[in-house]
Amino acid sequence: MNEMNETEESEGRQTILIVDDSPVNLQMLGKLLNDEWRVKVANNGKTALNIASSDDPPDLILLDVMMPEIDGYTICRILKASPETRDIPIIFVTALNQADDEARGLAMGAIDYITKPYNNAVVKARVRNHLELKLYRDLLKNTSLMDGLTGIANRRRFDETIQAEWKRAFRDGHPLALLMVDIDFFKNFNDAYGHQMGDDCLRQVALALAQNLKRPGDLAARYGGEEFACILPDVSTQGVKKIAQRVRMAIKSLRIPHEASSAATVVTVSVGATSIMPGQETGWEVLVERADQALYKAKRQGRNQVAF
Ligand code: GH3
Ligand code: MG
Ligand code: MG
Ligand code: MG
Repeated sequence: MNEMNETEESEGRQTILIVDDSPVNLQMLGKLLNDEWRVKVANNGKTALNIASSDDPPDLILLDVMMPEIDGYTICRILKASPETRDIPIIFVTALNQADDEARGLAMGAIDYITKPYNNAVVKARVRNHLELKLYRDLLKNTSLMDGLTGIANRRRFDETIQAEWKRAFRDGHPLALLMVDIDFFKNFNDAYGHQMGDDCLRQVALALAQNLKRPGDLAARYGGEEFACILPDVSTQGVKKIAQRVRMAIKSLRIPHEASSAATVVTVSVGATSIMPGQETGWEVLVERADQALYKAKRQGRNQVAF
């Protein structure tokens, strides 16, 4: 098997993070589970928290309770308190076998509780069930964050992402850029070509937007009716000008006929672009306001153009 295939195969599999201070326990559980799933291990709480909040988070955590420094209950509490890690299911695996202990673990938000010594087949079956539920939850979540007409991110995903990216940009000292993209004379388009063609136009514009954002962290979203927004982490004012022009040109190059437009004979967009270095006293709302004002300016100046 070549490297490419191995990577592809492991990407399709769900990931389990096993957290235990004992190397023997880590090895035993790892050996039991790594034939069916991708397994990561952590022998202390700090490493576990880092892996859980990374860009490649696990789908399930098997968590030991008694560990030096940070114990399992504390790790569970921290993970459940953060929006980014809250949805990762946790199963406690522990020698604490009193009903009280189990009740405490479950009350903290753990999805299951396995006491040692455990039966291998039972552990595997429980892990399998919880991973299957996780798969359905992920599917549901993805659907709820996707725009039904165009298939790109919806407004809800935009709102979640811009807040998270704003925080991250502030923390890392990076700028955050935003494009507001609005189709020119789209009411006329619907009137001239009908709503079916209007919907088809929206799909094509959305696809062109998504295809023209190059970095994995970029997000193209449907902001409202015929208005789209692009979140561009770590893009400067200079950079956002280039991207805005590229996006505008890409949509014009689709050459969707629009004889009822006063800006051109094909579908065009106006783009408001801005980039801000997040500061203590500014919030993400400022980014949206500035991009909105820039979009309004592009419209006022004649449409089919970018403004800042
Ligand atoms: P401007 O250049 O100033 O942006 O003019 P406009 O006509 O594009 O702007 P306006 O806001 O007046 O009209 C937006 C139109 O977009 C009105 C509405 O019928 C249409 N629209 C919004 N959502 C959808 C949709 O999901 N499908 C279709 N076909 N049309 C939509
Ligand atoms: Mg232990
Ligand atoms: Mg419009
Ligand atoms: Mg509009």
